[in-house]
Amino acid sequence: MTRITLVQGDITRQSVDAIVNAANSSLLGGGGVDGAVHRRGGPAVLAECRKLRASRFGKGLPTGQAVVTTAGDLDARWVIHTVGPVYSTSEDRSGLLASCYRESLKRADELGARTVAFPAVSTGIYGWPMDDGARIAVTTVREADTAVEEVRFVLFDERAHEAFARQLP
Ligand code: AR6
Repeated sequence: MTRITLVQGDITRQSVDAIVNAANSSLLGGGGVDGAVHRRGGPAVLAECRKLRASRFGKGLPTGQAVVTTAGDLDARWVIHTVGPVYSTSEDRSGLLASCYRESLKRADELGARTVAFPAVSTGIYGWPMDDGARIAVTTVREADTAVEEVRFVLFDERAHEAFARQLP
C-alpha cells in the first residue's frame, strides 16, 4: 500500500529518494518547479539533461513521459523529470496528465525509490485548474501498481494544499 502524504512548501527542500520535476520537453530548464530544481540541484542535473537530449531524446521528452537524472545537490538520489500537458479548454488532455504520474512511478520502481515527492504537475505555468489537477494526481497515484511506499505531494501554497486535501479521505 502506498501512503499518500501532503506537505505545503518547496519541493526542492524535501528529503526523499526521488523528486519529480515539472519540466518541459526541452529538459533544459524553465521557471516554477523546474527553475527551482535546476537552481538547487546545480550543474550536474543540467549536464545529464543535456546528455539525454544528445542521445535518447533528441527531439525532447514527449508530454506524459518521464526520465531520470541525478539529483545533484538536492537532498535526494534522483530527479524524475516529467512533462505535463498545457491545459486546453478545447481538448481533454487529462490522460496525458495522469500519464505523468504513472510514468514517474514506473521510473521510481525501476530505481527502487521508496519515497517520491511530486509537485502539482501542470497547475502552474501550464494553466491546469488546481482542483482538477489534484483529482487526477491523487486518483492516478491511488490506482497505480507501484512499490513506492510514500508519495508526498508538495504543494506550494495553501490553496493547492487544500485542493489536494479535499481529494483524500
Ligand atoms: N515547490 C513546489 N511547488 C512549486 C514550486 C516549488 N519550488 N514552484 C512552483 N510550484 P510549474 P507546470 C507549484 O509552473 O505548470 C516551467 O517553466 C506551482 O504553484 O512549476 O507543469 C517548465 O520548464 C504549481 O502549482 O509547472 C515548463 O515550461 C505547480 O508547482 C512549465 O513551467 C506546477 O507549476 C511547466 O509548467
